[in-house]
Order: sequence, then structure tokens, then C-alpha cells
Amino acid sequence: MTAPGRFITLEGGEGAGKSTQARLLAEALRDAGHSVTETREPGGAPGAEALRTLLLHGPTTFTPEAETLLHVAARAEHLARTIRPALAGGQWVVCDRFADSTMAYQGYGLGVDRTMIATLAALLEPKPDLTLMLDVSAATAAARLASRGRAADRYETLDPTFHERVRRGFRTIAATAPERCITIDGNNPPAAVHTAILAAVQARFGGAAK
Ligand code: Z5A
Repeated sequence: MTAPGRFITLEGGEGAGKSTQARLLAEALRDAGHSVTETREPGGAPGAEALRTLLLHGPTTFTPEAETLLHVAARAEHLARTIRPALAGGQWVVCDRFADSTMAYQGYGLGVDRTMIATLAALLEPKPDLTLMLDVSAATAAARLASRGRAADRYETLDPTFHERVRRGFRTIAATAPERCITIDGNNPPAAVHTAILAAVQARFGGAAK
């Protein structure tokens, strides 16, 4: 019988270093002999990537409620076509953003009803086995985004108070789900953050992570 895969998500505000750390974690897990699917949200499946383009760069803006439902629709596609099949095949899934981003951005950031978001999230399976919450200061995030040299997406153009609400949202989520979430200080250099992440994965999965 195939050993079950593990589902790890990375969450945090813009510039927290999620994409960098998702890559490093996936490499480390592969080096340890695991098959790994590295994926992201919104996106990770053809229909979900189409919704990503619409949400981040499309010509239309949506009401906050409609935007929430589009993120959840993208997630349903992603789960059905990429995440569930990978886990069923024994792969470890490393996912850059997932359902906590909907709660943080649309719930805490845009003020969409958080009970509705939680109800929608509860409908979708599976839940992550571990969520790594990368926490950085507003100053760190701003410096990284300024040095990145790519065009801003729709969310990155929203004002600093929006991003502060999002950051607080992630902290609240981490505090209320300690059995799933481990907060990592993302202000440190990439190698130090990676070491902290490996320690967290090891602590959560023990020998299975080796
Ligand atoms: N969104 C939503 O609203 N609702 C949802 O349900 C979901 C998403 C799922 C996705 O955009 C947007 O969708 C997101 C929320 C919204 N928008 N925002 N803001 P994305 O995935 O393309 O954008 P992002 O997640 O914010 O990516 P990012 O800004 O690139 O951040 P990151 O992935 O956390 O960081 P990074 O790409 O790894 O690093 C950014 C830069 O910093 C880069 O130049 C790195 O080389 C550098 N970096 C990274 N780590 C370090 C350290 N440790 N030290 C120094 N420099 C570093």
C-alpha cells in the first residue's frame, strides 16, 4: 500500500518569502527521497490558473463576496485535479497559499463575512496537515517588494492598512489553530528561514519527513 502523502501549505502576507521557501522545502523533501508536488494558489490546475489570471490581472473587479467565491472555485478545481490525486499517489504536496489566504485577504482584509468563509472552507477536503505561517514586518515586506522588479498584481496595489489587516488576520488564524499552524519568523535570511521550516516539518512529522 502507498504511504499517505502529506499536505503542507505556506501562508503569509506579500513578500513574506513563501515562494522562495516553498521551493527550498520541496527540494529538501525530494533530497530526502519523497515525491513532491509543488503548487500554488490561486492556481495549480488549468481552470484555477484561468481564474488566477482573472483575479490578479483581469480587466474586471468583483464585489468582495464574488471575489471570495472565485477563490473558492479555483480551490475546488485545484483540490480535485492536483492535490487529491497527488496525495492519493503518496506524494507530499507543498502549496504556496491555500484557504487561510481567503480568510486573511477577503475576510480580514476586505471584510467579507468570516463565518461564510469558514463554512465554505469546511466544505473542501482535505485540510492541510501543516501550515507554515511566514510572518514578516511591514518594513521587510515593503523592502522586498520594492526590490523585486515585477509589475504589481491587484492585491499589491491595495493600501498599507489593507495589508496590515491581512497580516493581523494571519496572526489570528495561527493563534486559533495551533494544532495545524507553526509561525516562522520570515524576517531572517533565506537559509535561516529554511532551517526553521525544516525543524518545524521534522517536529510535526518526525521520521516520515526524513
Ligand atoms: N489571494 C487572495 O486574496 N485570496 C486567496 O484565497 C488566495 C490568494 C489564495 C496571489 O499573488 C495573490 O492572491 C496574493 C493574495 C491573493 N496577493 N498579494 N499580495 P501571488 O501568489 O503572486 O503573490 P504573493 O503570494 O504575495 O507573492 P510574493 O509577493 O512574491 O510573496 P512571497 O511568495 O511571500 O515572497 P517571495 O516571492 O518568496 O519573495 C519576494 C522577494 O523577496 C523576492 O525578491 C525574494 O528573492 C526576496 N526574499 C524572499 N525571502 C527572503 C528573505 N528571507 N530575505 C531576503 N529576501 C527574501
